[in-house]
Amino acid sequence: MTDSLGSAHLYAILDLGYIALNEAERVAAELLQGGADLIQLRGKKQMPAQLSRVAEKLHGLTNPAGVPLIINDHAEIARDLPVEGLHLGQDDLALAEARALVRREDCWIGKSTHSLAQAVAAAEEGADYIGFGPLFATPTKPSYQPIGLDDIRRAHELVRIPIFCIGGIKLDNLPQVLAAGAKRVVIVSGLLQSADIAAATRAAKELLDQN
Ligand code: TZP
Repeated sequence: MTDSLGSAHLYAILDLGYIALNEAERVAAELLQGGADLIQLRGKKQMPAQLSRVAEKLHGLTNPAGVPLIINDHAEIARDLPVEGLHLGQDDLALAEARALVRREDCWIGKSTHSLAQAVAAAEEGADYIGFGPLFATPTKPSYQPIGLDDIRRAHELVRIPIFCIGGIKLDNLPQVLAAGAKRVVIVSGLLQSADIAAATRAAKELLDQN
């Protein structure tokens, strides 16, 4: 599990804005079945206790499958449960503060970045990986200005930690994103809103693995 960040190409986010709480385990199972390399639990509207209960259940599925589970925003959940990672936004705790709170060396911390400058800063701050985007406009993060594809290659020259491109990525624009230099991607609605989540995940994974 600990080496798996470097070899991860498809990062799926199970966003409770799209998936009902009582569907979370079924959807996680489909993402696993399709071959997602990492799964994040994101719940912007849920209370920490509720999210923690879902995270615990999901970890019961991801852990035996050897797939890391990452919790969005909530450092306390990453401290209290044996999840493999914590993901922070630009407005969340600083990385050092989050590490001091989580106090688990085996817990990765990733950070969302929205520009080359933020990508470089996150790497210097000690992030284990970054999200880079939104590349395209997306209803999952509606108030963010898309950054397009032009900086992807430069980001990979400047930053040595894994870079997961994110934002508006779907199966049909994934080839374009890869051609622009992306090696790893995060997909949220492009998977969760598919009629067959496992099949969409598998198709994205194949495109990434061929790259
Ligand atoms: N951070 C930058 S864009 C984004 C996040 C969480 C949302 C990506 O969602 P989608 O549905 O894949 O566009």
